[in-house]
Amino acid sequence: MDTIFALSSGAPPAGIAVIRVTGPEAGKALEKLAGKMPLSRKATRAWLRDGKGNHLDDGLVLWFPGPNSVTGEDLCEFHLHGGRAVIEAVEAALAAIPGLRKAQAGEFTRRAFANGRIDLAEAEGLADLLSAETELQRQAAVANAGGLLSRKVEAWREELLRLSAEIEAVLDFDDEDDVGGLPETFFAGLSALTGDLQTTLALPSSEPLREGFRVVLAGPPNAGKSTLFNAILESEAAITAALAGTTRDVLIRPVAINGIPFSLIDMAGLRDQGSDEVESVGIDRARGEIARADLVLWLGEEGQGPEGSWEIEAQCDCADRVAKVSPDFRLSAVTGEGIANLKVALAQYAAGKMPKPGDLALNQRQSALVEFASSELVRAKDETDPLILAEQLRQARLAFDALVGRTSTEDVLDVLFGRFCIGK
Ligand SMILES: Nc1nc2c(ncn2[C@@H]2O[C@H](COP(=O)(O)OP(=O)(O)OP(=O)(O)O)[C@@H](O)[C@H]2O)c(=O)[nH]1
Ligand SMILES: [Mg+2]
Repeated sequence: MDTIFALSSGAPPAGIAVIRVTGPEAGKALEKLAGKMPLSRKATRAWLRDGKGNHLDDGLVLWFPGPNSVTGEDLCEFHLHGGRAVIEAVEAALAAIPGLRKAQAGEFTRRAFANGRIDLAEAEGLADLLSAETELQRQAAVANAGGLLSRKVEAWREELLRLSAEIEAVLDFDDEDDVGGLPETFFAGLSALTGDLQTTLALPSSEPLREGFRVVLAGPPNAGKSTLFNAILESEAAITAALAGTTRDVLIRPVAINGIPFSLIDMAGLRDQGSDEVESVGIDRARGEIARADLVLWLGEEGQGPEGSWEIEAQCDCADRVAKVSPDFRLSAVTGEGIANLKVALAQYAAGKMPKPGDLALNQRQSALVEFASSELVRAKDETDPLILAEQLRQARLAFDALVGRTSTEDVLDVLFGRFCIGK
């Protein structure tokens, strides 16, 4: 096992930089640079030197002997002055020690997982926490990193083990190869568990929370989409002009409204024929965005928007606008009238479609596994052969194991831990 090191604090220059080292040679590395071993878990001041005795920095060192460290291995930290050259010099001194190398993205967390310090659902929560940009994302990620999902899966798994034990008893003691020997409570338990899985599957998923609720501005050219886009973002992100067909590319901007994460999308105006090839490609892409949207704001002719879209009467400060009979919102991106109302409504609507703080929320990987387990249990309900029934329960349990990472293939782990930055 290599000993790895990485800068775990933010981009330099900064007030302080933290370099972490984990693995069997971590103690040796610490002693080499600091000249002595500090007491464990006590911040200690040290003059750091490289192998040739050159002075590197005056900093603090920390020593966490395994297995009671965050990775489960021997681990040390160097708290340095956060200048680029200081960091480079200390990294070079570490790299010169045999058995040490720079860490890859997510490698610290991967070791914590490999050593049983956290499970996969917690690691996923941790990745979300590090990338959380809005309050709602932070709250959900804190819950998952703290084991909310893991505890739920553990409870499901225990219930399955209990049910499996009842089948084993029938298989051991019953001559008839029939589920008739199973007590009523078995089927009640099976159906309660299936119900719980299905309730969880019906909850809002975590993707819109992570990637932002996708709101698309759609309508014909010149409807005022880009101007509204800029007004919501409060920045001149998109080019606007009186020319029909100004926007061609799809523009996606993240924005938080009342702590709710959104992806706001501006794009080409919809018309049958683009003025040239470039606009036609833009219109094709725009249709694709409408299909993927969580919500469409429709700035076109009343009643002609995609189903479920919000009817927007834009440019309401213009006397010659086409008025709508019953728009959901009447607004002007130029005077600002109606924009605040729209934002409040967007935040409320999206919040209703996203996981609530403290609620369980599954990502695609997790929900595919719960879906699989649930379908096995639904089939099990009508199964009469106890051997097949036992196998169905076992399959469901394997899905739960994969969910928390008791069984996972290397490529699944590569993808998951690749989401982390280096030093985490
Ligand atoms: N008075 C007024 N003018 C507006 C308003 N919104 C947009 N405009 C003007 O309408 C013209 C078209 O606006 P854009 O936002 O570029 O329209 P668009 O829908 O993005 O158009 P394409 O990108 O060509 O599809 C520009 O000249 C804007 O200044 C508004 O609320 N009030
Ligand atoms: Mg535009």
